[in-house]
Amino acid sequence: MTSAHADTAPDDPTRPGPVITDASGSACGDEASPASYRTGTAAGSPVSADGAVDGGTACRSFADPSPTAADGDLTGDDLPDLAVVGAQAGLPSGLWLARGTADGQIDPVVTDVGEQGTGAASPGSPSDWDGIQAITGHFQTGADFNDVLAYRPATGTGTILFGNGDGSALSPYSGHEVNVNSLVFTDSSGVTGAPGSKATSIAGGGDLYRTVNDMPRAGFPDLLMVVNGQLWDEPGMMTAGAFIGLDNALPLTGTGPTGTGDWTGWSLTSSLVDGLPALFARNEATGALYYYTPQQLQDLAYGTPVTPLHLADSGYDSAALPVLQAADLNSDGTPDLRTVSATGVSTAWILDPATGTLTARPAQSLDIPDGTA
Ligand SMILES: [Ca+2]
Ligand SMILES: [Ca+2]
Repeated sequence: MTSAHADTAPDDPTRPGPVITDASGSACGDEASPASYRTGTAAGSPVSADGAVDGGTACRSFADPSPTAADGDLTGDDLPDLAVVGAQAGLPSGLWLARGTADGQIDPVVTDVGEQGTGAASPGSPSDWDGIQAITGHFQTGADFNDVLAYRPATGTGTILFGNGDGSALSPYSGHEVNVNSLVFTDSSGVTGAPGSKATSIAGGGDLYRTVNDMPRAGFPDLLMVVNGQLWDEPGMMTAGAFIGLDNALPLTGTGPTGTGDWTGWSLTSSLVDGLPALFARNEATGALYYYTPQQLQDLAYGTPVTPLHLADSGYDSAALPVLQAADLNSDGTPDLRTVSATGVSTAWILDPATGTLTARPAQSLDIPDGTA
């Protein structure tokens, strides 16, 4: 029997590697597949009642041989995908993935990559995702596939589920996830003026902290967070799931979207431009929408007031559009926006920063295949 020794991909990922078999002798891939491999327990490994995975070495194949997935890509094609938490937006419970297409739209047929839960309950179930904010980024290694950070604002707790690179279901079990300390999301010292405050909205912050502090970039994302009505940038450390803690985070809060410095009621979604975040902020009640460039976020880090791009006074409220997700949809280097309505209609909006306008692409209704909900 041949065991998988799959720590490294074939030298030339465009050429077939040798057939690799797992511990049961099943082939991991065939000679026609240029997939890369790494060892680990497989998603289908038996799971005991306590959540441990009885796997041993198994092989998993991944479609994308590139070392670092593009921002927002969960499927290995470097096109940003749409990942929507269910129990909202017309979707059942779960984490629903719609694959991005080359024209900036999506394949509207969604799949539940959260069917095994978040690890918060055992056994896990799709309803673990109810009330979660899910963001993507290179949280496990600073590179490689995009992972998913599942944050529960109600409790101030989070878990990072490691990405598979191929859009398959995420495993919440040992070896495939890491919990994030609640002090990452919670004010324990009064730094925000209200000890015990928990982050109400989070977004990926890329290498913002390291950049403004003239430190070498590491690829482990910062977190941008609204806590007690203030905007904070908390740097990622060099270990999966480790952040410096909110008490040592960097305030970006000098000027809020409307110039007051008050971020209460605003929610965040970001996309990276050359490793630095660009940020959309929307007022959940009024539906006002603003955009901050990476340079403006750096200015805020230095305490310099900025005037974000004003995109709308209304229309993007959370009741009508529960999901906003930033991504560069037309590959011009400027983040755009996807929205999902309360009835599951996805719209791609292309941002023209020169005119401050968002132009909608044709709307698409998310389609849940029979038998998956
Ligand atoms: Ca993709
Ligand atoms: Ca764009």
